[in-house]
Amino acid sequence: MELKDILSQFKDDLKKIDSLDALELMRFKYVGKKSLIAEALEEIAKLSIEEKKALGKKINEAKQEIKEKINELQAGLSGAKSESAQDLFYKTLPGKKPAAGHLHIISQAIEEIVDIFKPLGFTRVRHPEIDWEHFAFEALNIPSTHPARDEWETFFIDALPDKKYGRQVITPHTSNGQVHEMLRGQLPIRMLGISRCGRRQEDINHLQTFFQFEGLAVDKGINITHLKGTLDYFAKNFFGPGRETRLRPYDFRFTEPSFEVDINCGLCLGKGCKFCKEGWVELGGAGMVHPNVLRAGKIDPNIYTGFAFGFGVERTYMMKSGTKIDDIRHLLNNDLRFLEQF
Ligand code: FA5
Repeated sequence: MELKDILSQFKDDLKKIDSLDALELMRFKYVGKKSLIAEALEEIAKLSIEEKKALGKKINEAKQEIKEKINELQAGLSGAKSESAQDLFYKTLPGKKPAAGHLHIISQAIEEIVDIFKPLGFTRVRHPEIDWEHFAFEALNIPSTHPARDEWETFFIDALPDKKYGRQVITPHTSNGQVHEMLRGQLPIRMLGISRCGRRQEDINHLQTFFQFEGLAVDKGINITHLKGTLDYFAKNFFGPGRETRLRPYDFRFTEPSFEVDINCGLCLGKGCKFCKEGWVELGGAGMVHPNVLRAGKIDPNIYTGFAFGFGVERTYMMKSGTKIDDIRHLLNNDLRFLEQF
């Protein structure tokens, strides 16, 4: 290659250099042992002495010039300049971290609830969120004509009903899982069913879509003290020592006796406020499994007894000390200003 072509190529290559490694390769290419300049010097061996002298001098001057340019650029690249200029090539500065997300508070609450019940032997299970009327009501001792059905403000699915199981529903409570679990035929049962539920309700205390967690224990000799002990254990572990629970007699069709479980409000600690009105907030229902429900699950009520409870995940979380959420709908609004606080 002629000297002028070598120099013009060198100029072009120089513009593309963006790292010390690339610069080193260029040094080999132009001034190393087997470089273009070395080849040019070999070429002149064939020329006359006069020509050799003249061209040799030019080639050596060009070599010197190339070396100087390379050294100059090297100084610039290797830190004689600012840290950021150097970093452009070495990429040593830490990169910008992408914003880290976290689990939604409802998922956090579910994880915490599962962890609390695990040591008692309750295993998390899931049952259909779209289910047959049979499991949501009939099997739970609520026949189609019974007025107690109204309380569940149910969404019905617009689909053909099944002859045996009736219509399909967005299950209004996780109690539909009780008979599903019993029909698996494995006793004893320690189930923690957590699923989405739907009801035709919406205000500061009610969502159309919410989660419930349902505990069910079936075994020989289960009695009401096991239920009370389990609820107290949960309240102590989830809410902390400052919170109290109370049981109020109630009339669920699928438990006998039945209770509503209340906890003193986490916002006003029992004084009464906009959220709770009278100081207590309902967490959910509980009771001893009704013999008819055991029968629907093919379990003999003369041998086995059980307790069950069903709480709303969102309400339970809102009652936790320190969360101070005064409208349940905030939980589903997906407003980052709200969600990032938890
Ligand atoms: C039931 O759903 C019964 N299945 C609970 C039960 C299970 C009783 C096992 C006995 C044995 P209730 O309708 O009260 O009960 O609802 C239970 C809890 O779910 C409520 O206390 C509340 O915490 C939550 N909940 C109910 N409806 C809504 C709603 N629309 N939005 C948010 N949470 C709700």
